Amino acid sequence: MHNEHSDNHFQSRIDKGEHIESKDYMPEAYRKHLIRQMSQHAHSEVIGMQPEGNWITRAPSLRSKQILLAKIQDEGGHGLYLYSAAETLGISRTELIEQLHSGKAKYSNIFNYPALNWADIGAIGWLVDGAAIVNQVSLQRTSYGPYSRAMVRICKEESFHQRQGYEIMAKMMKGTKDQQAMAQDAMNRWWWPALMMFGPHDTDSPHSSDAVKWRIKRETNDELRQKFIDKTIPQAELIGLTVPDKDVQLDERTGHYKIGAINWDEFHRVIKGHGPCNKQRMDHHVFYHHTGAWVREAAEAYRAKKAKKEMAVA
Ligand code: BYC
Repeated sequence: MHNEHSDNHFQSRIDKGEHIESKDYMPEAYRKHLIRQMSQHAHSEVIGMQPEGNWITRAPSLRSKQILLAKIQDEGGHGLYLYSAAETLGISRTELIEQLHSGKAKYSNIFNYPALNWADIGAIGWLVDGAAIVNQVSLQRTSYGPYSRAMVRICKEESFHQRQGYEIMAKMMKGTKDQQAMAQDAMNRWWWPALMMFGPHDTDSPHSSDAVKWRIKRETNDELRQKFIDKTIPQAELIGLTVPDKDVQLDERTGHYKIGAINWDEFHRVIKGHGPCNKQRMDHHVFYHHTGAWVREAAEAYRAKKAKKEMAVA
């Protein structure tokens, strides 16, 4: 069913702050918008396991290894919640993965940078998960019920992730000169890409006006970026790290930090597939997707066998 009356009713439900559920009427464009965003979000969680997974065997203590393992496992789980939530919109997991492999679906710019040393694991937890939380706290109030509920669970786990990263950075900043230099170097490399995670400026964001109208986005890209900046700069200063931006400045009047220009050419290059690790990330995903095919086949065979047994009993 599609007519003006249904679209008006849908918009009035959104305006009243109601959740839209999978069986409710929704305009096709709303459904497509959500599939795009939620699948990209899911892919980001799963691809995001790669730069960190690289450091599990090299974590400097048993404690840090256990914490990192738990964090990466959470990320796999977040991917699963999000794929399942996206499936309620009438698309299969197989199609979603095909879109990732064909390059039709994106994943976050941030995971196309390498994690070169242990300080990078600190910077990822602190800055990358820190940026992700700011975005996801806001998405808890998104209009699509299954997405909103997935966000509530994800946010609980994400705050532990951010603290894991900050703890690593704080510890290194209390260490030797070399450790301090490593932490600063990681901050220098991750700061700008983390700011890009919020997407282009509002004026250059083609999906924002629909997203705001449909309350998929409850705050804009620039509003969320500013929240992250205001929260993170004092955390950096507290442990002696310097923000790699000569133009950064606190505006006493508004209480907000002003920052220098973001390199949007770099952002566009990376999301078009030309970042330092795009090829490596995709090759890895494709390889293990094919290598793991037998697990999916076995699960399917088990399901069919069980269904046959149940039929025989009935
Ligand atoms: N990276 O109109 P716009 C995590 C694309 S992972 C790549 O503003 P929108 C974690 C955008 O897709 C957390 N592409 O778009 C995991 C669009 O292109 P398409 C990931 C980006 O959707 C492991 C075009 O640019 N979080 O937490 O209104 C370890 C125009 O942009 C990016 C989410 O995914 C980007 N950063 O707003 C550690 C949050 N930004 O699709 C941590 C959910 C923009 O037309 N997503 N693009 O080809 C969102 O909130 C929104 O989709 C965005 C972008 C704010 C990201």
